[in-house]
Order: sequence, then structure tokens, then C-alpha cells
Amino acid sequence: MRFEYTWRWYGPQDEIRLSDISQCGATGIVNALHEIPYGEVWSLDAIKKRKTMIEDAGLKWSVVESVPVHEDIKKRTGDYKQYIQNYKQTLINLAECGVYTVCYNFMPVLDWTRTDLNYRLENGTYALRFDATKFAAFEIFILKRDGAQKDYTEVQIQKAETYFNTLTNQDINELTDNLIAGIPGGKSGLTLEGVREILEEYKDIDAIKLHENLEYFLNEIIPVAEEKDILMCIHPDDPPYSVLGLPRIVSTNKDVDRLMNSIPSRNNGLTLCTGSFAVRPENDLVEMVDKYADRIHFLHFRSIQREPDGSFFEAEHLQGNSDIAKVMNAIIKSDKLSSNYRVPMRPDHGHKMLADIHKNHYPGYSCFGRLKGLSELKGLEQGLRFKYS
Ligand code: DNO
Repeated sequence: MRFEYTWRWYGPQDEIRLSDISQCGATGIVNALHEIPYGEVWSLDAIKKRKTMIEDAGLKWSVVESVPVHEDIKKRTGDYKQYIQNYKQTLINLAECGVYTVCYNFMPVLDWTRTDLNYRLENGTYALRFDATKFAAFEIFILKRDGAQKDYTEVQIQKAETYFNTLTNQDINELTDNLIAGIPGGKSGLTLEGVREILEEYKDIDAIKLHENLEYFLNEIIPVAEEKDILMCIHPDDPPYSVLGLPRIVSTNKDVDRLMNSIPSRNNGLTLCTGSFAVRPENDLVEMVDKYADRIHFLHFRSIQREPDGSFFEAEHLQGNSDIAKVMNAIIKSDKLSSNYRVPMRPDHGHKMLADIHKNHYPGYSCFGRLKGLSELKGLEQGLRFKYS
């Protein structure tokens, strides 16, 4: 299996232009129509227009990340049937335009989440970080989620309270923003009250129910994907465990097995995100590759550094705990697909560095950090191929 080098681009409002991306060494673009509200159909016209824009720059729209799944589908309430119909129509329209790989996630309420968007590393660059104490302080003392204390030990609650007592109002707003409002693709605009209301709507949905709802959704859309040659690839939970008392069901090897077995179609695939899965030390990513290489339709290469209390920060691509070299090697060597098959990969996130430090890029999506990541990953690939050829 080979790689197609791709780059996430947020669309015309992204400060990083398509022509910059060519210079960074990617040939494929990962893009979504972020301006279309969750649940609505992506029209043929809108898709074509975006595709032409990308192709005019000499690039290819390789992956859609993401076609978002409306909360009603995750809860199987309200207008979920209509939203599923709309989702199918979007897939049909994408296929008609020749865009065949679609990433999505099934995380309730929040997508990926971090407490710190500017965590300074020793060399002067900035990383994203998830701090367990800050997160506990947020949900116990700021959000005041019902029952939050039950998810923590006495010691953790004590630590969270001590930390909370040091916060100014501005700190509280910043932490809240980082967690619920600030991340593109997340639910920007959510308020604390809004989050409490949504959590209430999920109170009867546990992991079993959420999985049933995911299966229901997949049973509806995978036949359409099969007919239209769309490769669906679910993104794992980030972080890969329950947050805010909400179930998360794509966090472990076992979860992936269940998902893959529940609808054993190649079109029901996975986005292998080395950063998300590696937060749990027991996750075995090489095993995932060995079992499912032909169902991994998209790769996010990112590394994290775990800390003893459950916190983690995003490490340089080739450092930290994700062991990208091992995963990449397993992919290169996999005999599940022909050696010429090209699976899209992208450097997932990058440190804020150099001239990007004072720019206002989307968190994790500045230019130089990803350029560095992509270059390292390309070098790693060459080295592995040379070593094992
Ligand atoms: C973060 C991303 C996620 C991802 C979605 C996929 O950088 O990996 O936001 O795009 O979870 O649906």
C-alpha cells in the first residue's frame, strides 16, 4: 500500500491558500463544506464549485472531512429519518462529482476537545494539550454537570478545586471557549446552558444505545455507499473515552472490532488516527492495521505524549507515544491491498512555530508545523521502504 499525501484545507476562508499547500508537498486536499449547516444536503452545485476551485489549483479533492452526522441521528430522535435521507443524498452527490472518501464521526455533542490551545514546549513552539485537572475543574465547577463528581476520585476533585480557585473570570471564559466553542467543526456558538440542555437529551443514551444508533445509521447508508463506491471512514473518539458523562464508542481495539463486524463491508471503514487511539496505552494500532488494512481509508498521523494523570499533549510527529513508524511500517507491509494502492494520509495537526506563532490559524492547523510533520513522515516512509525492500 502506498500513500497519497494530503492536507486539510478549511476552504476559501482558510489563510493557508491552495497554492501554499502545493509548495508544502501535498497533492490531495481534505476539505468539507463547513458553511452548510449540519444535516442539510450538500448540493451538486456547491460540491462542483468547491471541486473546481481545488482542481484549478492543480490539486485533487481526495477526502471529505467530514460530512457531519446530525445529533438527531446519534440520538435517533426528532427528524433523524429526514437527516439520514439528506446524508444519503449528499453521498450520492459527492459520488457524482467524483469525490469518494468520506470521513465522519459519531461522538455525541462535542467533537475533539482540548483544554489548552497554546501549550508552550521547551523549544518555543506551541502544542495542543488536554489537561485532566483542568477538564475536571471545567465540568465540576464551571459547567456544574449533574453527577460529574462521581466520575472522579476524591484526590482528583481536590486537585480540580484547587486549580479552579486560582482562575480569574477571563481564565474561565478561555477554558470554556477552548472546550465547547472554539474549534472548527465543533459546535461553535454553544453556551454552558446549551451544553447542559444537550446533555439532558442524552441522559438515557448509554454506550449500548449509541452503538445501536450507529448501526442503524450504517445499515441505512452503507448500501448507498456500496452502490456509489463511497468509502466511509469513521474517525475515532478524541480523547478516546467518555467525556462529560457521554458515551463514546470508537475508542478501543474492541470498539473497532465491533464496528467492523457489525457491517462487514469494505465501504464501512475507519480513519486510523494515531493520535486519538494512542491516548489509551492498551490500544494496539498495529493490530488494527493487521486486521483491517483494507478498511482503513484514511490516515491521520499525529503523536501524543501521555502523562501519568491522564493528561496528554501533542508531541512532534516522530516523538511521543504514538509510534507512527511502527504503524506506517505495518501499513506498507500489509498484503491486504495491492502494493500500488494509495491510501490518503495527512499530517494531523502541527505545532505552532516560526512565523505562524502570531497568526490566527485554526487550532492545530497552522502551516509550518504541518509542513514539518509532512516532511518527516515522507522521510520516514522512504526510510522504511528502503529498509524493508
Ligand atoms: C481534528 C480532527 C477532527 C475530525 C473529525 C472527523 O483535528 O481530526 O475534528 O475532523 O472528528 O469527523
